[in-house]
Amino acid sequence: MDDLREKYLNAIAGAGDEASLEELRVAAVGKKGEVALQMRELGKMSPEERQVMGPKLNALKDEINAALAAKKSALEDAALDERLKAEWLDVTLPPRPSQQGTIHPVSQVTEEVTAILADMGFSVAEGPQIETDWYNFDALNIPGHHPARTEMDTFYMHRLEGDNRPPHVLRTHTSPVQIRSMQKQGAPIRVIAPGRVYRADYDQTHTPMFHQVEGLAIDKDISMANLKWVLEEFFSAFFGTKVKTRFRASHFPFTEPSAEVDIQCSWEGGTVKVGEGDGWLEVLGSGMVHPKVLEAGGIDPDEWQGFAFGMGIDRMAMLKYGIPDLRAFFDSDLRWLRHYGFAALDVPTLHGGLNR
Ligand code: 2NL
Repeated sequence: MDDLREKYLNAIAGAGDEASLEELRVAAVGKKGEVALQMRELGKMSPEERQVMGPKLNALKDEINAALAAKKSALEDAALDERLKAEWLDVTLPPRPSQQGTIHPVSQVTEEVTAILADMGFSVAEGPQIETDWYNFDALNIPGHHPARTEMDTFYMHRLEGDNRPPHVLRTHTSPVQIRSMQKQGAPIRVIAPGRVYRADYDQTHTPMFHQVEGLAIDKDISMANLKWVLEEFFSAFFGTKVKTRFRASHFPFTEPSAEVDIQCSWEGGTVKVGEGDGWLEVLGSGMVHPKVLEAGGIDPDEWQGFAFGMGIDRMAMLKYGIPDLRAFFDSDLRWLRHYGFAALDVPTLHGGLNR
């Protein structure tokens, strides 16, 4: 028995891995192992002998099992030590430098305009950029012969011969979104529609894609006076200083009466400053929604009335952030974006201050 003990305890101590440890376990204390073999011999012994040898064999079995368990855990610890050495990682290393993107001025101003108007009770609506000509023109009381409908100003979707679907266009304003809102929600309604619009125009002051926000407020007794308050409140919040507005009579097919809106500004040293001086800058079109447009939106013009306005977001971004060239907006020039863009975690907000 001492030989057996010495043989297996030595072998276990010298085992190099878990597989050889398992082989030793089977050979020593397995069902047909050497200890079991010795146990079988007990039957041939006298009761006195058996009383001595039985416990000794059991003790040997326990001893070998304990040695196996201790060695197994030692091997596991060693394997883990190896891995920790091999897979060592310096978590104190600085990260690789990565290029930070910026928030485009158009995105920033869209957020600002939306925040100010949402704070006044307007909800925000979005819609498709490809529209039927009904939503883009007819619903807005723009007649079939109107110059805005010609191929010169509007991007028409190419149509194959035999296509009987109504003509589709890239929306030339976000008004269709408001028509859809009226149809869905009915009156009363207060909604704004910011987004991309398209016109076939490209020069110093026009890009074929640009951004617009339109506003619409319909109720029983809404007037131009409410429009003037909303706009003056809006411009003052946006530019961070009291801004006077000037309404000039104008004409749009979708409003009656219509007004173009100028904001107060000064021109000194070639730069425009909003909210001071005695100059004026045209920034907006507006008016009382035409009865036919209310009808197209499914709203009874004998019961409801309200104002609408539309303004260019890109233009507002140029004015507020002193950006001189419109066309650079859409060049994707990284140097321009770094200069005029906003750090993602440091943008002007309504709650943190729109002008700082
Ligand atoms: C401009 C002119 C304007 C509107 C847009 C509008 C929308 C509906 C009904 C009536 Cl659903 N009107 N929008 C009204 C007046 C002017 O934009 O020159 N924008 C820069």
